[in-house]
Amino acid sequence: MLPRSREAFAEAQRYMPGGVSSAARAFGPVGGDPPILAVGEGARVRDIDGNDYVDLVMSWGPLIRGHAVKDVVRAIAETAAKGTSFGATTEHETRLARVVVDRVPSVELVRFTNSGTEATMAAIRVARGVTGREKIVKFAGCWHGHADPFLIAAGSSALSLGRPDSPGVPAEVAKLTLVAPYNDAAAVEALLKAHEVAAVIVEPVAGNMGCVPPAPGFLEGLRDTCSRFGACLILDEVITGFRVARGGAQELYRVMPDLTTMGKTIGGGLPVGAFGGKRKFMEHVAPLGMRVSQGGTLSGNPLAMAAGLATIGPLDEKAYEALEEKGRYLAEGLKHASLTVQRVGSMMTVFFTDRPVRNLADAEKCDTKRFARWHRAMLRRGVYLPPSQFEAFFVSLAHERADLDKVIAAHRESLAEIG
Ligand code: KE4
Repeated sequence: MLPRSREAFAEAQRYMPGGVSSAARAFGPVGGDPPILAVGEGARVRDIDGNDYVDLVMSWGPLIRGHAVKDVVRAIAETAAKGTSFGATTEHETRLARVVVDRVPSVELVRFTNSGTEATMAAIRVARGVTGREKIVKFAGCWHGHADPFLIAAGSSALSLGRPDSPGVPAEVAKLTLVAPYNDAAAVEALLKAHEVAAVIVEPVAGNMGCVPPAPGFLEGLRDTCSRFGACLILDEVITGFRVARGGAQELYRVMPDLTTMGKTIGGGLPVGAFGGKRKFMEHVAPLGMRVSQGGTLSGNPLAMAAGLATIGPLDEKAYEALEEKGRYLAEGLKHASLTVQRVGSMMTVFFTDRPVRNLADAEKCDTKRFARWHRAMLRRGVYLPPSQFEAFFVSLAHERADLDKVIAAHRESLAEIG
C-alpha cells in the first residue's frame, strides 16, 4: 500500500514537471505511482509508507557498494565539516584524479564535472576543437545525457517516453549528429567514408536501450575505423566505468579510446562527471593549448571527490569477482523461455522477448506491456526496478544471497501471475 507516497507524489507534481527531477524516474511506461523513497541501507530502500524493497536501480549505477556505506558517509561528513566547496583546487580532486589515471588505461589527464551530461558535452567539444570537424556519430538507442547533440535517436528516458528525437533541438544542431545501428561497425565505416567526422561516441556496453553487450569485433572495428579516418573515439563509460571491470569496459575489452567519459560510480552517489584521455586531446582543454572552453562552479567539489574516493578506492580484484558472481547468480535465476537476460558483470536487463537483443531495433520488439505488468508485480513483492524496459539494472557489493533469492522468488511468482 502506498497512501503516503501517493499523497507526497501529488504534492511533488504541484511543483515539479511530472513530480520528478529526471524524466527516467517517471512511472508512465509502467503505470501506477512511484513509491516515494526515504531511506537506503545496503541493498535495500524503504519508502515513506514503510515498504521495504531490494533495490536494483541503485541510483542508476553510482552505488556500487550499496546505500549509506559507513566509510563513504563518514568521508562525506568529515569533508563537509571542513568546508563543502572552495572553487579552487583541493587535494581531494587530485587524489581521485590519480586513481582515475592509474586505473583507466587510456586516460593520461582527467577533468571533473558535475554530471555525465557535462562530461559528454565537453568531450564532444574537445574532439570538435582539436579535429576542426563538426559532425559526430552516435548509435541509435544510446544515451549520453541530455545535451542537444545527443538527443537524436536517444535511449533511456527519451526512448521510454517515446521521444528519441527531442523537441527543442535546433535542426542545425541535429544535422551534425549522424546515427548508426549499435553493433554495426560497417555502418560507421560508411559514414566516416562519406563525412568528415570529429568523433564517434559509443557506450562500450549499451545500458540505455537495456543492457546490450558489444558484438565480438564491434569496438575493435570502431577503434580501427576512427584511427584510419582521423576521428576521435569516445567511450562513454558513465555506466561501465569502474562498474564492469576495475579499469572499465576499455580494460575488459582491451580497446583504447582517445577520450573517456565517466560519472556515477566515481561520485559514490554525489553529483559528478569526468572526461579524460590522451594528452593529444586533453592538452587543449582550457586553460591549456587551444583552450577548448569548459567550466563548472562545483566541478571537483570536495564532497563528491571524497565520496568517489571512498567508493572506488576499496574496489580491488576480489570486489569485481564478487560483483561478477552476484551478477551471474541473479541472471541465472531470472532466466525464462519467454525472456532474454543480457548481462555484463553486475549490470543487466531482462528483455521481454525470446530473441537476442543486439541493437535498438531488436530492443523495440520487446513486449513493453508485459514488462509493465511484470514491473508492477515485482514492486508489489518488494523489488525496486527501473520503470522502463530500456534501462539496465545493477547489483552492488551489498546485495547478499538472501536479497538475490528474494528477487528470484518474486520474479517466478510475478511471471506466474502475469502469464
Ligand atoms: P548524468 O548527466 O545523468 O550524470 O549522465 C548522463 C549519462 C551519460 N552517459 C551514459 C551512458 C548514461 O547512462 C548517462 C545517464 N544514465 C541515465 C540512466 N540511463 C541516468 C538516469 C537519469 O537520466 O535520471
